[in-house]
Amino acid sequence: MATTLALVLGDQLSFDLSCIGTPDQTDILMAEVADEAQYVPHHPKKIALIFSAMRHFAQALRERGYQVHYHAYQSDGPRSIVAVLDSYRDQYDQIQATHCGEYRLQQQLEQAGLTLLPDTRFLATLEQFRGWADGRKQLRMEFFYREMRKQYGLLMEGDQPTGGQWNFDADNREKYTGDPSDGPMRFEPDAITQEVLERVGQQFPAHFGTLDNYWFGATHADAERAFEHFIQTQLPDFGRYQDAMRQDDDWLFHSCISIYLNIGLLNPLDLCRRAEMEYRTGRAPINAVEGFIRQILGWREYVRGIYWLCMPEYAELNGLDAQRTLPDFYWDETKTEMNCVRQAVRLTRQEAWSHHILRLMVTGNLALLLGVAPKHLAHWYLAVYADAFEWVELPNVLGMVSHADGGYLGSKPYAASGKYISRQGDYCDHCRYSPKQDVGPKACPMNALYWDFIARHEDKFARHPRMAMMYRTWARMKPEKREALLAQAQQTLASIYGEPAGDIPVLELS
Ligand code: DLZ
Ligand code: SF4
Repeated sequence: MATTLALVLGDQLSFDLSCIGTPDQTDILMAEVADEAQYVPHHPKKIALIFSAMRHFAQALRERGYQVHYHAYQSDGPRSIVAVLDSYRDQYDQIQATHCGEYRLQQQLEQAGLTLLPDTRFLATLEQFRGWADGRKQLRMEFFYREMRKQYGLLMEGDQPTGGQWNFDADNREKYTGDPSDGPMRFEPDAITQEVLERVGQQFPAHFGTLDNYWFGATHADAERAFEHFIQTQLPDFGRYQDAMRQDDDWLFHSCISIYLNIGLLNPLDLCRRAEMEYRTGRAPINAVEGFIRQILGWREYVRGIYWLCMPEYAELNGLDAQRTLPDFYWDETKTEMNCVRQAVRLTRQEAWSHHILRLMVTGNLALLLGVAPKHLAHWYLAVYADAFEWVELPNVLGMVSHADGGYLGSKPYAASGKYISRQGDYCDHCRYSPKQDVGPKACPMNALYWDFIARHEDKFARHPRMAMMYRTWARMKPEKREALLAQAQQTLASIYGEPAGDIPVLELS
């Protein structure tokens, strides 16, 4: 009879999870609970992915000889994970778990007296990251990434990077004009997933997002097939079209595997090695493979390190003092005529996923320009994306999108006008606004908002070497032009927030 109970959370579905011992030592506890599903209103497809993958994982553990206590969702059942595990305390000598992906839950588990073991599924330990960060003025991802490349010997020739460069990003900005891509591998829901879909449909009707056309896989084998599909059909073009956008192609050459990787169905090092093999055997170019590996070995590990280094103060940062609420159209795309935003929100509502450039340069950029409070934005990203867990979502929102951390992650804000969006894709061809116009009824709202952003943060960024050129352009404009742009921005703000557009109070989030 096992004396230890191991709690396995919905994003910890890995056989090599540190808290899972052998079947004779450890029993397993898994629970679908209201608090986890509702502390932000998660997209129904995200909840279905997690519940379905949890149920499949429980079955796989049973097949390996474990006793699994599985609590399926009940609206009148225990609300929290701690409440569920309390009912097992008298049956086990010890209850343990693996360090979880969010400060909130980690605190709860610590307070509940659980033994918490390190999450060894990541490629850099938290101690290693702390050691790397210690004493540095700036925590540049690029330098961390180079150390990781050396440590794991990925894309290395001795101590030199393969291809003579660490980073091929400059080759990864092409617009895509070919036929629509195949997109990710889609899976037919099996009986377990169908039952989950029915339950989730009944229980969370008010959450943003649809369950229609559900295609996510649910097992390790599904995730591996989805990754292999990416390797075969998308990886060679992944690099050069990494920042492209297309009206008739929601997927382009993105893998969508973060939805599996972030719940533990894939192993990050295996993915990097498999991608490297494609380069070594001449089936994928270096810019695609290096770009892919950088996302996983570099960026993903780095944001996790930042999150645990800086929490809990991190969640409070608001370096640009952004105070506005999130516009309604982030929850309903029919409420905006900005086509790029409409498409990004539509895709998010349909799939609980959108590719990174829509997240960063459309929904993220607009929120930055409008001055949306980072907390509101973080709440949205965490709720709507199937791959969003706080360790990865928060540094992306605070550091990359909102510049709320004062440039810890991104050295300059990722602010852009409609001209950037028009350069990277064809959304503007289908929009009632024109990216070429700055003022007037047809002007792209992003253009004036961009200059309004530049003007209102002059103190902060005018001397920033990578923004100085924009400030020189702003200074050279005729005063009438500057006034017209600022007035246009006020008009857009008023149309979104009502009059006056100035001080919109930040709503308290529940
Ligand atoms: C996101 C999520 C959801 C929707 N539901 C559950 C659940 O019912 N049970 C569970 O163990 N985990 C769930 N999760 C994932 C947790 O919220 C996640 O472990 C923490 O946010 C830490 O990353
Ligand atoms: Fe977006 Fe402006 Fe282009 Fe319309 S014109 S799609 S709002 S960037």
